[in-house]
Amino acid sequence: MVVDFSLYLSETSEKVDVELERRLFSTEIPKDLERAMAHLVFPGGKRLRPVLLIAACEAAGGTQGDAIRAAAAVEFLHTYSLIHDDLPCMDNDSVRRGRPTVHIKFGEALAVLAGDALQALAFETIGGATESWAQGAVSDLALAGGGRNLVGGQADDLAMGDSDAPSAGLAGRIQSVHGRKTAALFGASASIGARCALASSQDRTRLERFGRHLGLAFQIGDDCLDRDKKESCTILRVRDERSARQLAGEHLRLAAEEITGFGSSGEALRGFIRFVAEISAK
Ligand code: GRG
Repeated sequence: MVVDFSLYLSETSEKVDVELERRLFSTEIPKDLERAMAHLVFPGGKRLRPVLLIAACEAAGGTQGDAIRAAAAVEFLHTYSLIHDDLPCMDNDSVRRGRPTVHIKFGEALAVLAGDALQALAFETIGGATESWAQGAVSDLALAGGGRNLVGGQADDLAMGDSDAPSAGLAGRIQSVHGRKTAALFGASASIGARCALASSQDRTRLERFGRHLGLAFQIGDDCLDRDKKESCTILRVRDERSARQLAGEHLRLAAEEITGFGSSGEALRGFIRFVAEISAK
């Protein structure tokens, strides 16, 4: 059975949104801070990471309900990183998800605090689970979100100049930043989904690798879509578009290989591959 992926994505996102709403709003959060936190969470973006987490859980034999809480946590963490990434001291962007960025709308101080609070909320959400998977999931999320991955990748991205000529060294540095900023959280999402289904460590490793390859292909597709922006950390500095697309295709092939053993329960994951392939072809 081939899954209609856009339907799967929209229906599953709706469930994620309900969970995000349930966990974000609290009478104990000052209203101005809460509004700044909610601004980028709703109506939100594509919800790829939480839906990937849920799809990985289903591939490993779990249900959407098993994964929904962890899915919300991953989206909170991702959204915090976008808020901080847009700040004047980082990328200084004024539009995100089609709306004014959080610092444009609420000021810089509240944007920093909204990001901080969303990151903590991510860990409160996932760490508050009483199931046996909670500890491993906290560890996956912390590893993907910390200095060894997301934050470290961001630091190296900021430090990257735009004058270096194309070289194998530059290609390696760009790939390393993409691996840490994008692929690590995709990999962690798939790994956490597997944990929610109490998957074997072999299946979890496969799903994590699936998520990483998918994330790398997604980042290459994103670089191609942003071809007209002046970015210092883009694959297009070291490859032309044709060769970048070939590399994305290779990552998608490797992703598909990781999930051959999952049979029909892996159909939504195969939908992810088709979805990212379409982005990379634009
Ligand atoms: C500031 C700690 C810190 C980290 C910043 C996530 C990040 C690291 C930067 C965001 C900018 C960027 C282009 C990152 C690469 C990952 C990526 C393509 C993010 C956008 O992901 P989408 O397209 O976004 O899934 P939506 O809005 O759909 O959720």
